[in-house]
Amino acid sequence: MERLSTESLAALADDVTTPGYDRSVVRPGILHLGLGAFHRAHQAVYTDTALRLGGGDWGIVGVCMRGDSVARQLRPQDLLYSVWSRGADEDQLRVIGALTSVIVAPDEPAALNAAFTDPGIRIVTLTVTEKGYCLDGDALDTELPAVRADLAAPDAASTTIGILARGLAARHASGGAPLTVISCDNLAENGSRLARALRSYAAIAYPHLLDWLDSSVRFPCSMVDRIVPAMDEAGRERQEQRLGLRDEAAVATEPFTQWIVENDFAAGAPDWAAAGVRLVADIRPYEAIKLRLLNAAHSAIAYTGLLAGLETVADVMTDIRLRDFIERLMRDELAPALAAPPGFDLDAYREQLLQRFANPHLHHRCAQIAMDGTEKIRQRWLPTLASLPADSLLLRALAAWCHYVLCTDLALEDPRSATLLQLRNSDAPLASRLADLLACLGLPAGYEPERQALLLYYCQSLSADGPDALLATPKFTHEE
Ligand code: CS2
Repeated sequence: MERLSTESLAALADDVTTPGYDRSVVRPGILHLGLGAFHRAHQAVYTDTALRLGGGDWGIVGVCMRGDSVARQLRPQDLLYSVWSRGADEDQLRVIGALTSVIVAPDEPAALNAAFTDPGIRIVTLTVTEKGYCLDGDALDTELPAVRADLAAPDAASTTIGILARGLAARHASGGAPLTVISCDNLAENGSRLARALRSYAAIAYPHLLDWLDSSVRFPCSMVDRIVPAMDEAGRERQEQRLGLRDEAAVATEPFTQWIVENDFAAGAPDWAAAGVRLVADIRPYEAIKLRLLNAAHSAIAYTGLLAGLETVADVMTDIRLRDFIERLMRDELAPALAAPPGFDLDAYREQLLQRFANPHLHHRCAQIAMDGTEKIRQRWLPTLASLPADSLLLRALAAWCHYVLCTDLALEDPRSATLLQLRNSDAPLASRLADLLACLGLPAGYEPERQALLLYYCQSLSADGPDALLATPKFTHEE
């Protein structure tokens, strides 16, 4: 099948939306770090809409932070790719033209440096996942080997914080044009955390940068939302049939999309508001709702689903008992712990989430969401857990994660996987392995004995009865 490209665009069926603006005149204005499927289905789509509606020099320079696979997919296609959004009553295919160039960070440091120093670049956005921020709680984890290596040789930095700091130092040295840096990852107060991490790093590696960071660089927080499953070959083939062209960089997603950004820009922005972005003064209530309801439920679906041998989120939603567990978790524990901003209908949002999770067109694998649990659980579960009585449904979800890590041989991907695997394979009693595992979530040693006892009880019950153990009324009573 012919490949998607500028030339082959004309061959597309009428129901496929194409960029509709002259890409050849768009100059870059945004540098994006982390050119994965999520960016391509989210921020790049908003920018594409803004370009279509109002023009402007807001093309995106997309940076592959590690390997070159996405660059190899996009370059032969003139950096075009398609986004297929499907739901109960929508089936839309759209080709996005917002990318103006692609850089592979490890291979092309000079190009990356040139992008950072280009005054035409006025915004840097990031989607590097939670672990990309190298945080320990709120602060930069200067004990991480990768951070230590970067601090010892900042010119050869490989972490996101190190690469960003090096780029900002170069920009400062070449005139210091103001810049807005927007984190688009699922972290509470993502902009503030990023700014803090960067300042800690710069204080050691580039101390002369600190005043300029304060005066000329803004770090608005942002809340991003769109479910974008990882693409596989079967998905690419489905998309090829629908598109009528081969698209190696194809992205499949849901119709729902949301982006809320704090209105705090150093040097302008595309007309994102016209494209549907909400600009607000305070992001916190929105991000709490998203992280502690959508993402919290997602993680619970992922671990219980994996333990039940189910493959996708939609599969879990068709399992009556697990769906009931997730619904109760959301309705009785996650939602009541949240404060909705005025005019926000939390019940409607929760109902809509259930429909989004059940979308049969999204092949969203539990294993994808299960990744990086030690990072995600801190953000998604721990704040709510602290406000709940000891034996909660959320504690049982946590037990599902503990069981998955300690008592199964299911694949494990996590920034702390060396420690997790050591705990999985250790001969120590389950209770002590559990206590060590909780420390990986940043919980203090001796974390609430009653909860630990319950977690142990549920882990053992999961071994005996499978996921049904989470649904049953507990037989366990804690002895005072
Ligand atoms: C998911 C998120 O993989 C995960 O951890 O919970 O990527 C989720 O799909 C998005 O945040 C939805 O906006």
